[in-house]
Amino acid sequence: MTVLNATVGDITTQNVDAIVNAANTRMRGGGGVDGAIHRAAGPSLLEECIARFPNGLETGKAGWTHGFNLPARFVIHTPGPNYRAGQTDQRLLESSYRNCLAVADELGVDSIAFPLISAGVYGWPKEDAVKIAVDTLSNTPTQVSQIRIVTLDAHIQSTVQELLTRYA
Ligand code: AR6
Repeated sequence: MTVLNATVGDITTQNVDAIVNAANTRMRGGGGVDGAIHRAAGPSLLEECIARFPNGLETGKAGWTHGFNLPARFVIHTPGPNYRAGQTDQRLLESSYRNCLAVADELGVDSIAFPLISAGVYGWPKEDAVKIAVDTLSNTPTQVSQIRIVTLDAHIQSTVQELLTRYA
C-alpha cells in the first residue's frame, strides 16, 4: 500500500530513499530545487549527470543519479514542462510524475519526496500544479510505500493537504 502525504520543508534534507529534482533538459544544474540539490549533494552529482546524461534528458522523462552528500541515496531527475515558455500541456507534467515513480520502482525505492515540479521558475500555476501532482501520484500504481510532497510554503502545503484528504 502507498501512503501519500505532504510536508513543509527543504527537499534536500528529507530522510527518504530518493528525492526528485525539478531539473531542466540540459541536466547540468540550475536554480530552485535543482540548485539546492546540486549544492547539498556536492560536485560529484554534476559529474554523474554529465556521465549518465551526455545529451541531457527530454521534458517529462526521468532518470537517476546517486545522492552523494544528501541523506537520500538517489536523486531522480525530471525536466518538467516550462509553462512560461508555452509548454502548457498537462500530460507532460503528469508524465514527469509517472516516470519518476517508474524509475523509483526500478531502483526498489521504498520512500520518495517530490517537489512541486514546474511550479517555480517554470511558472505552472501553483494550485493547478498541486492538483496535477496529487491526482497523478494517487492514481499511478507503484511499489513505493511512502510518497511525500514537499513544499517551501505553508499555504501551498495546506492546499496539498486538502486535496489529499479526498483520496484518504
Ligand atoms: N525544497 C522544496 N521545494 C522547493 C525548494 C526546496 N529547496 N526550492 C524551491 N522549491 P523550481 P521548476 C519549490 O523553480 O519550476 C531550475 O533552474 C518552489 O517554490 O525549483 O520545475 C531548473 O534547473 C516551487 O514550488 O522548479 C530548471 O531550469 C517548486 O519547488 C527550472 O528551475 C519547483 O520550483 C525548473 O523549474
